[in-house]
Amino acid sequence: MPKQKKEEQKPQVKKKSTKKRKKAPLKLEIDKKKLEEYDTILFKKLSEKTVFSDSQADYRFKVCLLGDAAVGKTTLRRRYMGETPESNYLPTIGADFAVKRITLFNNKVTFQIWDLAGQENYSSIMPIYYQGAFGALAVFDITRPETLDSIIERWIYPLWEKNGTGKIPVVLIGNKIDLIYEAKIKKRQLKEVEKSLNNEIKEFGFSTPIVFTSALKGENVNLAFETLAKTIYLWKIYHKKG
Ligand SMILES: Nc1nc2c(ncn2[C@@H]2O[C@H](COP(=O)(O)OP(=O)(O)OP(=O)(O)O)[C@@H](O)[C@H]2O)c(=O)[nH]1
Ligand SMILES: [Mg+2]
Repeated sequence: MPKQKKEEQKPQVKKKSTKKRKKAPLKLEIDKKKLEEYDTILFKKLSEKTVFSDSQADYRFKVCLLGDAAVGKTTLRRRYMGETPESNYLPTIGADFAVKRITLFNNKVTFQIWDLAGQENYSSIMPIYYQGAFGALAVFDITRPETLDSIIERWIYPLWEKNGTGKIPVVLIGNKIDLIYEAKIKKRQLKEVEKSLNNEIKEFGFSTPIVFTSALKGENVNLAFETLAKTIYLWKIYHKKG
């Protein structure tokens, strides 16, 4: 029998794509060093056992979700609560409320989450919800720079004026990170807001990290709330509040 000719194996050459890969306009990364710094300070403070000597304490943190309309507050809340987020935009009317229990350094923490309406026509009633809050996630949309511009003046200052305690911890949330190719905010704008905020909270003894999230995809959502819990905790330790 004639020997069967071995089929020649052609080397597989990957064709170069003619499509130009779009470059991400800016890199938005969570400053992990800053988050680690938080843990270091927290552990140090906890080991001093000055305030939180009770290892089984139970805390209630009322927190608000703030920010302009359609930045993704409700989607963040729904994700965090394990609910399926709506892909359609259904504006919040007034406020929505949710409760979640977490464990933080052996302590039980009950988050009372107030998800507030971002639309202008509700602005006058917002202070009602600020009363008694311990902290907030101040959310902006990375594709709409105006939502970052308004974060301090329109949201954080009124929160501080009307919560009954004064300056309380705020964690900045840059949402819609899945749309990084459509990001319109500028690094400089971000730095300026961060600087102004940290300048305002100098007396806290620590600065606030920014967490970038995709509420739609569920990216970093737990981290955002966990960072807020740690920030409030840290603030309580420093200032013996609550
Ligand atoms: N691509 C993308 N879309 C998102 C994300 N988060 C929310 N959205 C969409 O943005 C729109 C607005 O989201 P909401 O969560 O309702 O916004 P909101 O901040 O609660 O708005 P108000 O209640 O009016 O203040 C919806 O269509 C969401 O599906 C995200 O991370 N990525
Ligand atoms: Mg909403």
